[in-house]
Amino acid sequence: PELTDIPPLGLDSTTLARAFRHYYTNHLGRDKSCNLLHYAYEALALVVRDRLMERWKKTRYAYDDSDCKRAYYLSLEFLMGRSLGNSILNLGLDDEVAEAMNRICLDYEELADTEQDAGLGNGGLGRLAACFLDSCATLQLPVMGYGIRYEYGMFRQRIQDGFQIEEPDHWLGAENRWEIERPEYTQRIKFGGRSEFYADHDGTMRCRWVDSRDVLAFPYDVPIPGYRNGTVNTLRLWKARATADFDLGEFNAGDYPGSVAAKNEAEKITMVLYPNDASENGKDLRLRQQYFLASASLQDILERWQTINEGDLSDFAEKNCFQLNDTHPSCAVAELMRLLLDEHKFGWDEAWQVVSNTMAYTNHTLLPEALEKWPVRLFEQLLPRLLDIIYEINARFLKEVAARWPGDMERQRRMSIIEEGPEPMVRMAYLAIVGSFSVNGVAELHSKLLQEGLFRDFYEMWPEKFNNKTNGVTQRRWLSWCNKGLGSLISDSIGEEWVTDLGQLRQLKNLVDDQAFQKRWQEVKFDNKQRLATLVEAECGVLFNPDAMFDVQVKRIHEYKRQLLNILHVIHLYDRIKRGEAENWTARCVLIGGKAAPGYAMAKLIVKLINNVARVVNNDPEVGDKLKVAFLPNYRVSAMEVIAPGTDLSEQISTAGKEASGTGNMKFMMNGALTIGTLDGANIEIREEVGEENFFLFGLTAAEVAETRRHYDPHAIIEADENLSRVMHLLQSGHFCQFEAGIFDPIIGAIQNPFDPWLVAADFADYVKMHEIAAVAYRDKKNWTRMSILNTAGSGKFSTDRTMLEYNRDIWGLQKVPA
Ligand code: DL6
Repeated sequence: PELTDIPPLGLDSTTLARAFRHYYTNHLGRDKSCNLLHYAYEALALVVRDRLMERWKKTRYAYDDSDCKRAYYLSLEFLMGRSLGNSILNLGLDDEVAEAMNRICLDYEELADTEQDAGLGNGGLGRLAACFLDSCATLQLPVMGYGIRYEYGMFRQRIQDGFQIEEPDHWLGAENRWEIERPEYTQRIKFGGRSEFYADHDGTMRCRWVDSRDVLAFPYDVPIPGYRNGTVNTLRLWKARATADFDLGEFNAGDYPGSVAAKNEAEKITMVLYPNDASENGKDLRLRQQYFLASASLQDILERWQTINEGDLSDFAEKNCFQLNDTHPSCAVAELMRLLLDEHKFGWDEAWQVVSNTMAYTNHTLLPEALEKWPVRLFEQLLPRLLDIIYEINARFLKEVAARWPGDMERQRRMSIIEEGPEPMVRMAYLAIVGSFSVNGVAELHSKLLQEGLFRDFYEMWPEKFNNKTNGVTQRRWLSWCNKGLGSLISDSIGEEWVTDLGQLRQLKNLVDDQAFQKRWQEVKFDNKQRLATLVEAECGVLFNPDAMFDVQVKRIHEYKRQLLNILHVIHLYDRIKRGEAENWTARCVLIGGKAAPGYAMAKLIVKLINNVARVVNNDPEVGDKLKVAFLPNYRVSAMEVIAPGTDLSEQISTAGKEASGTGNMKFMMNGALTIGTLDGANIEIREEVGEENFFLFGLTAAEVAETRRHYDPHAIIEADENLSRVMHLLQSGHFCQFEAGIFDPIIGAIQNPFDPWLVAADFADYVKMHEIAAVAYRDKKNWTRMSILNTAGSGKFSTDRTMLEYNRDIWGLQKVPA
């Protein structure tokens, strides 16, 4: 037998309990006096991890043996959240683990609750990557994730006097049970230095990157279990380490402090996740991170390929595909060229064939300010060899443009990968488009707007490259695991197939008018609302009454997402109560949560406003239970697992044309919340699926937004709208900042600004009207329940299983490989 051949581990509760005791006592060294739940969590994690290991190994062998085509998801972010509960669910061990823990008088869900979130992402883009991996493993697609093992993930948010305070998230503080180090796959990454050209032995001019300061990329593998199918895929995360010889060189020269500093410099690369979701701030460390990920991953993939194929790279392009998650890893286009040209001695055309047949790029934003550009100067310093290659790619590309549109210099200037100007820049999105055979947006509207706007020139040149892949979420985490009550009710009613075929939820439509089913639906929702109320009380100190409508907006704080519009509506409700206009009132609990980028002053001020309004509203005895407002600090994946099941009304209120897709909207819908929203991102498809009568639509369309901005007069709108005038008056009078005079003036100014790109005032009246309709609808319990059931029933499209099947059908072309 080979070294790693061991008999399969038992899955029954007796064996699990025995294994648990072993880890708890022998491995972790605990005894009966230890009452810290954390160690019980650790012991259970080790038990579960053992069961993943054997499946993981078999999956790797199955992929290697089958010589299958593979896809690689390159992403600077993977927002994994917690792993224990998800692993138990996917292994199909929930009942056995629950029973095993029961015997030891432990509640496994309570243990699962002590796990720290792995927060290696900002928001939607990183969480999407995590859902993609779950679906690929479930579909048994040979897809591997590559990312960075940040020492510090997304910052923790605390609220002090209403202000956001950021604290470091040292999530690796304790041991991480969900990773295995793989020193055998360490890679070497170059920075700095210069290009040196030389003639090869056959006279061909070649280049090598010399005098570089190298850093090691040290890999950690994270298991990604599929749903009850024996497959465990891999997410490989890179940590930066100083090279031994680098240190030694400095040390021999007698510069001990210098050598330690150099080590720190190297390891800084993977120290922290940049906390900006929609704009990057040109920091050289960020470019280092991006290149570090791209280079380490590509070298690793080429090395594995060569090991399996005895060094033969000839059909590499047919068997490999790279999906670039936004422009963040788009250095990969130039880096793969470099590796093929300089290391593997390909000719340019041959190398370009490989690159342009293996790279595929997904865009996740329409905000022009979020399109990454790096100063050419920075590339010169950090990645000189890559810059040579980018120049050459650009020169050849512009020749094609010139051939297609002769004499159109303006078009060449627009489309150039290098933006000219006082500070020339490398346009990373253009590099990604030029180097890829597929370019996709993440919802129908978004993909259309990319083609018509941001990437129009490229669409004209290569319409066949462009496609849409509407986002999704994994129903395993976002329904089965986080909403066990609803999951069981659904399975009792229509069977369990929906867990791997979400379209099956449509069968629920047959039950919408079944009274017994409706009643059970309401009971589940009530329990979930109680659970959410407990979280809100614990984390915000605000009491939510589960009989009230739970109206929720959780996502990154950004002006385009318009948390401001939400809080203006809250002020309006407060004003109505104070005016005595609260007849036929629907009691409402408004929950808002999300992190603002630390450098984004306006977003942070909006957080402050929400908190100040909450303080006034919640402490006013006249308001009482009619209206409660809470800001949930430190919004994160595990919080959403409680929030989505307990929500009645989901706020998806971005300015139309600005939200690429949204995925929170899908989680809410799946869990039976109704949406109040604009025609933006995936909201449009959600509304199509659920039917317009089950969706509270308001606001300008993307086309109307563009039109309105040309002659926008917020003053006139405010003046003409008594409700909005009163809200503005309350804001201006300092009602919400009695001891902080003038603090909200920038917000008032933004609402009144004729150049307000988010058109808050323009959509206010329609938003208020639609909220009133939703409030009336909520009072009709029966009909609301009906609409809630129909939302879940209509959510089948929004599974990442569907999304991944589409990526695979149109872009990757992989075969399913059972482990
Ligand atoms: O595609 C995932 C997610 C979308 O659902 C959101 O609408 C979009 O805002 C988000 N995009 C980003 C962009 N960051 N960058 N660059 O996070 O992607």
